[in-house]
Amino acid sequence: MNFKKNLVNVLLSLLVMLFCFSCKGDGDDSKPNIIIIMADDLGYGDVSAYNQGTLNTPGIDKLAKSGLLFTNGYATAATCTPSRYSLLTGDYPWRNNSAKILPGDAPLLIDTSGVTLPKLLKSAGYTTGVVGKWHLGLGNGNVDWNNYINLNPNAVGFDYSYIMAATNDRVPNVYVEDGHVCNLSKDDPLFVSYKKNFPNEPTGAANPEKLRMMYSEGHDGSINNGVSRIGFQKGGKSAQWVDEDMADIFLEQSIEFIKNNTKKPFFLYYALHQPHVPRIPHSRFVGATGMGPRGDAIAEADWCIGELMKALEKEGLSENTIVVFTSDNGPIMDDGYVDQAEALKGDHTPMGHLRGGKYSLYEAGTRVPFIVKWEGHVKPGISDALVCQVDLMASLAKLTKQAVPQCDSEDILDALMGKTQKGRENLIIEGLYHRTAFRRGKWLMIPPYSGPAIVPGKVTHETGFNPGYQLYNLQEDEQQLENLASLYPRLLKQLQTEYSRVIETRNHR
Ligand code: NG6
Ligand code: CA
Repeated sequence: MNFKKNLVNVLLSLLVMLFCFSCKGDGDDSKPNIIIIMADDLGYGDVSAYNQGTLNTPGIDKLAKSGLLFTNGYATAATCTPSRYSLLTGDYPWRNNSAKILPGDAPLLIDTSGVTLPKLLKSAGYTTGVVGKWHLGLGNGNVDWNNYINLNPNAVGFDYSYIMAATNDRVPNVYVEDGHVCNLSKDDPLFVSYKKNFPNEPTGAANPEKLRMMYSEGHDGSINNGVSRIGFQKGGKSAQWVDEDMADIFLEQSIEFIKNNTKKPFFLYYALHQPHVPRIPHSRFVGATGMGPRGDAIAEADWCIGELMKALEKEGLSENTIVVFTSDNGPIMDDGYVDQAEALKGDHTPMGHLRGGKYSLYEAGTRVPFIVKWEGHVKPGISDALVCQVDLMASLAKLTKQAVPQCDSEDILDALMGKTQKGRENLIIEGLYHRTAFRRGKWLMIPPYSGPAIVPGKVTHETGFNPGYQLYNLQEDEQQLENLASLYPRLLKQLQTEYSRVIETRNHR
């Protein structure tokens, strides 16, 4: 009798254990939710977890505290479109000639028949969404903004998309949800051109008196919300965004997406628009940093990240979600508007200790904040492993047990999870004009390039171009002050050979 009772008890406990395990099935370790938060033009030194000093980013620092902070985390390119192209396709951007900074009426850049990060996760059972800055083209190059745009992010693997077409300084200044311009009125259709203005429409060039933020270079086209942009647009007034509300809108859409997908694994690509120009944060953040619009826009972005994390927590998803935080390229002060970014930054160093900045082949162009958090799985700390955004595709494929086609993305899951300090062996980074440099281990080689040493119009920004070879030891000389090319001719030759091999063959694993 007693034996029978015991047996029943044992069986009951087994059942309870089994039930608990299957509950954990919801939090299946090979299918955690995945959120990639991508800032726009946020520098290596703009995050206080990387660069303690004058600008505080408590929201991002909290991520860093409970996650792994990478000191050698890279975007593939020093500008937006190419680096985002890599993130989503797993390929280097210079393999595609069209992967350059796109206008707002450019056709969809990503091949709809190819494999993409969201497609891959979809096949692993994920619901996928993108909210925020897109900048990878829409439609076929001849978009009618008043109708459904079928070549939108959903055509490359996103179940849901709520985006701005290009950048906050380019027309059209509207949100596009699943291929439809939001809040567009039939009585006031929207027209867009990058060739010429529409008759009688004010522009920054013709009507500077209508501007509340002056442009410094380019950006003298159509005016919306008191700020002139690149390109021309007419009509669609009810759909035009108000810059001050953009952060709240993207945050709300992101939280909504999370709330709608608590039962199944989801992938959210949350593409913040800050601190790209024009920097116009909500009034709640004006004056928050004493550094003017650029600092305040970063404070706003940091708050958004904190709020997103709170929302995850509220849904009970903090532990079952991988969060990757990074930036699409390095920082810049004046990128076309007079907003006193340089004058007001005080002692803050957006590039950290690195040389260059946005557009540059030097480190600050592509080396960006890169944090991975997955509670209970990724041990908090610091990693020096060489990791790149292009690798998220193969690494997340490994995690979710999906096959990856031939591409430049490498499976560095163990490095991202903090299980090893060994990331990629080498990496090609891209600066202006599709020009590239090669990193292998601690060495960084920039081939000879003619052309401007300074980014046109950007007084303090070096392109990294030089008529001779450049070779830097990034372990001993992170600031890239000493060109060692002439000291190590044999090493230089080796690096040239390896660089050519990577260019010629994808996936030389
Ligand atoms: C440049 C713009 C700059 C910015 C950049 C794209 C001018 C003078 N400069 O051409 O303001 O929009 O393109 O930035 O127009 S990115 O982060 O999206 O790559
Ligand atoms: Ca950018």
